[in-house]
Amino acid sequence: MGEKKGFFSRLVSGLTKTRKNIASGLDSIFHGFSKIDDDFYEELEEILIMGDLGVDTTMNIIEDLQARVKEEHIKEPAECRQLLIDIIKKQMAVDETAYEYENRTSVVLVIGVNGVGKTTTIGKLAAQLKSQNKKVIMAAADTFRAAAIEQLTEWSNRAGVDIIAQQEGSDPAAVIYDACQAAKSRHADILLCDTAGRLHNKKNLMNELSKIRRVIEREFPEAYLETLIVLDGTTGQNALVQAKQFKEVSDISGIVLTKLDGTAKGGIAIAIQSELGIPVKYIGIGEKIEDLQKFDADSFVNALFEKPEEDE
Ligand SMILES: Nc1nc2c(ncn2[C@@H]2O[C@H](COP(=O)(O)OP(=O)(O)O)[C@@H](O)[C@H]2O)c(=O)[nH]1
Ligand SMILES: [Mg+2]
Repeated sequence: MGEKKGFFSRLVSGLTKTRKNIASGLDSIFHGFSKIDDDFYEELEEILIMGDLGVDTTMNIIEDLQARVKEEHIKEPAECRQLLIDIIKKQMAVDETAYEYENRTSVVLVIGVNGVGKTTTIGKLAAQLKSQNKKVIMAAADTFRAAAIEQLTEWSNRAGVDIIAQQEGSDPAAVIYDACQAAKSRHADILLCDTAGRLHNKKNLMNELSKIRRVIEREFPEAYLETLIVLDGTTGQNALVQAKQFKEVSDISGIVLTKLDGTAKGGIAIAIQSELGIPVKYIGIGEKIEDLQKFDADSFVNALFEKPEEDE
């Protein structure tokens, strides 16, 4: 079985609850309504909002759908299923340039609140990049707890890449400084930087992140900077709130949505993309090294709309 197929079937199974939450409801209206009228759109709206797509995203989708129904003179509610799938796929498509950092000498700064899966994501990413023959170095700039440094060290061993770390409590920017020197002298392709998410307020967070950024820009100006925010898919609308807060204090070039295995709130992937205008670049569907993949709108939406009768 190919790697990709394996991931897709795990994605389908991971999204089972989300699918029950959204697609089953949708199928019942696509088949339960005899015509496309206001009631139909209202019911559709309710299902999408309940499915964690949020109000704005739902409105955009429904407007697109109404336009297509009119344009194509569609009369049957059942025909809206495919239209809806197409509209969502189109909204979520990731640009080719999204993974430009892989082709450059780059620094990937990984940010997000505590517990969302930053360290795990870095471990998984390191393994993937290493398998593409990239020279990867990790920076343990979450210095709050010794356990955080140990956890990243374990991942560096698992992935077989170097790690730059200092003691617990040291200045994160100093770790990043060391890591930039190491990346240059060892000719690394990609420096993956873990950060702490436990900063108590916005001002702290802003100061910490801008300090780290300044060090990178000063010490490693030739590097391409990719900033990924990690969000926990199980937290639904809360993930969106977190992303908005981080966006106020930092540039963000992509989103990693984790824990899509087993959540009923996977619809948040669609909301995040359309409300923030930041692409979801990776999704996590488990704790293991192989459980991270580049986001693919087609696979994701297909997995979301798999036939509901096969759920049980
Ligand atoms: N089920 C599941 N668990 C995950 C995923 N990503 C991370 N985790 C778990 O979430 C917990 C917190 O992850 P960690 O990387 O330490 O988060 P951090 O505090 O942001 O660095 C750990 O127990 C991880 O194994 C995922 O995609 N699916
Ligand atoms: Mg961590």
